[in-house]
Amino acid sequence: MNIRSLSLTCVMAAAVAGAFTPAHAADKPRVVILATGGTIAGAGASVANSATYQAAKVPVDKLIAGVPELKNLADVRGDQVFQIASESFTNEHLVTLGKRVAALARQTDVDGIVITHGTDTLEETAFFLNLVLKTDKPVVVVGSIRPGTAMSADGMLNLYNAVAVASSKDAAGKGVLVTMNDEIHTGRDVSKTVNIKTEAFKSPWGPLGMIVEGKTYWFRA
Ligand code: DAS
Repeated sequence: MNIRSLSLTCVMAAAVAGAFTPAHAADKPRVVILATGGTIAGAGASVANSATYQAAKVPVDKLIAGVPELKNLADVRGDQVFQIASESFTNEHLVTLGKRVAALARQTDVDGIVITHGTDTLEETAFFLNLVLKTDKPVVVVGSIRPGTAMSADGMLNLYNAVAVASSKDAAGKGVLVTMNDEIHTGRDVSKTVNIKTEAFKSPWGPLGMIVEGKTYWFRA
């Protein structure tokens, strides 16, 4: 047997023995994205329409497909809970969403939850969920100021950041979080301070941390 066929045999034997792991890497965190609508699911007539567009148009599967890099962070699946602009949120919507998140948080095959949401009442939903949820798993609420069809749309990176936080063990036990504009805020403190700037969300004592290239950095507990 010559060297070439010997080495080929060894490679094949190793592959059969499982020495080469399959293409997909080790198990990743399992993150569920609950979509409710808002600008992050919005669409405008042209790339110049960053402030005039229709909210709550793009379905959750298209949002996920629009950020293929999510699969580098987590095993992601989406669920369209509502498809509304967030100014239309009622108490019934809040209770339905709270029950859905609580049920998911109890599932052993769920490690983190992301909620895509309009920005107008995002803070109220995050505050409400922070009061009622009893889980240490990361729950992250995220929106965008510009629709995905606009130049410099912020929704893709906001969604990527939200999944990064929902996938990170160091986000556990911090209550409901809000990721906007690369910052990580607590649902207890954050509020929307302006309606057309990507840095719209502020907290009185500042953000808890930041996300840079999918990594979380924490400033305070
Ligand atoms: N109408 C706004 C809302 O759905 C759009 C947005 O800011 O997300 O909250």
